[in-house]
Amino acid sequence: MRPFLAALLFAALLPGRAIAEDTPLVPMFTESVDSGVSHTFAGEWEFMVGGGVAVFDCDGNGLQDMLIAGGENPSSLYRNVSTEGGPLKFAPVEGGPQPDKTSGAYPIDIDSDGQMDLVVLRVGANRVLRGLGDCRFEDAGKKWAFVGGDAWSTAFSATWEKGAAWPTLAIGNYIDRAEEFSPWGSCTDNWLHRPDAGGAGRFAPPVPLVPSHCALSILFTDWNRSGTPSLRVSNDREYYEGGQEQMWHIPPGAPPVLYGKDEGWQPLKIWGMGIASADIDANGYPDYFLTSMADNKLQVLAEPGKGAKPVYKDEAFRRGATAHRPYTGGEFKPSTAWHAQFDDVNNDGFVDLFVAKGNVSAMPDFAMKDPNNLLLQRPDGIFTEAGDKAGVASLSTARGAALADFNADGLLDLVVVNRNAPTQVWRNDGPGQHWVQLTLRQSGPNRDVIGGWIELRTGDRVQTREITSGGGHAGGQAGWWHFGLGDATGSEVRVLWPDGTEGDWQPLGPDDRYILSPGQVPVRWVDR
Ligand SMILES: [Ca+2]
Ligand SMILES: [Ca+2]
Ligand SMILES: [Ca+2]
Ligand SMILES: [Ca+2]
Repeated sequence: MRPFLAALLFAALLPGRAIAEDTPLVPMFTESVDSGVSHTFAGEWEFMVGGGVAVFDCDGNGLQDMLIAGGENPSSLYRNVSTEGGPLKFAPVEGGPQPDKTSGAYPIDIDSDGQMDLVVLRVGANRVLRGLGDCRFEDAGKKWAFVGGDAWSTAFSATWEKGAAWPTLAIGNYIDRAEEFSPWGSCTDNWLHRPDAGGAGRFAPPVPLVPSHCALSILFTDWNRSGTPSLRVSNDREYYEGGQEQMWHIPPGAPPVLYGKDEGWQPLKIWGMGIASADIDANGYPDYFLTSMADNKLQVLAEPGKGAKPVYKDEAFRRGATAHRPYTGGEFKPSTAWHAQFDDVNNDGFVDLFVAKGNVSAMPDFAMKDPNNLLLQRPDGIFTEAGDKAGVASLSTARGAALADFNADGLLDLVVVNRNAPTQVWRNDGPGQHWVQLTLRQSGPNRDVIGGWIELRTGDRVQTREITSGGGHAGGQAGWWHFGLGDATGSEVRVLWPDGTEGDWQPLGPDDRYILSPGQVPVRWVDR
């Protein structure tokens, strides 16, 4: 090598190495303008919120398909026709369900038959669609005795209560839409759809959760590892009177009870729009990112441990995750945040945070050009903005979103649903490090193991993930759980099953997809 070139390379390498220790690898996302997704979530007042996307596999080929809410447009079901590692390609499902007036949708295998079903949130009666395979669905409202109601529904979560053979669905409802001109204080009740005690495979009449404060995101989560999940509700202070953020005890077989001040619950008022959860400080307890207008929260349990009180510290500022103003696009007014998701986009073993951003419609005190965030987590737990460098800083008015590996190459791709503007899809072109993707499966009820926990160990570090259904903004995922391994070429995994059984630690090879089932060794997806 010529000395000059060698010196140049040496000079280039030195700072690069120093940076590599402190700064996360920035993955490059390329917008897939020819992905075949041609969809717009559209609408005025009744669709100022919503715009969710359900990400799940409707034809059993291991590639994640999606149903995107349409608002005043029909919703769109897309089959993922990508090839492994190839361009992202989607094809509309001919004759697929196209429910109208949809705000969002979530996948869940309600009847545990191995076909993913859908809960479709609407402005009007909600619907349950039973999966029949090959991306076909039938309306199961009657069969499952599901009461759709007539509310403006905006939020969803599901759990399997202890011993139940049928899930409990929680649906969050927003404003009374008949009150368009003075809607303040007109929040409609959220509903809990529990199993019908008298008959298998049916829901009981819904139980109203009183009081309700205009929910935009809800999540069943076992915040204190008690074995019984609670229901977190994030509420929009714009429309409630006397409201606050909420968490409900959901004791099996007994009525829901709100957490109160006597238990340590601290009143908090935000423009709650979305909930993301992950164990970011690796203490085994989930932490929560709550999206809002300007003032996003990153809640970390103050004193984790047995008998913990529901007292949370807001670490958004300390961890660099406030994401409260645009960082590009030229505007300095506060941001408006919607869907949020923790996931590891560069596979370094530390979950990152995507936040979808966009003005409600024309709120003059908030930024109109409001870029989405991609906050990369450093090993010291501090997040740094990389949305612009990564290429996902779209200034469209985003609402719902999903990070998901659509082409099964081990790099999480991205879909963002904008309001009154086209849905956007990006392929993650890396660089990334080693990874594994896991799907949990058990026989009998709750086939997809909601309420279980995955522990993944590399060296002396354990990543913990609660298997949840719900949260986000108006959309969610089922199927694959993604873990970055950093430079580790192997890992060990164990599952804590919802019945309390602790699985054995089992070795996994890197860069592969596995199915984990109780009492069995991991099965590679390709060997299934
Ligand atoms: Ca598929
Ligand atoms: Ca099913
Ligand atoms: Ca990461
Ligand atoms: Ca990918």
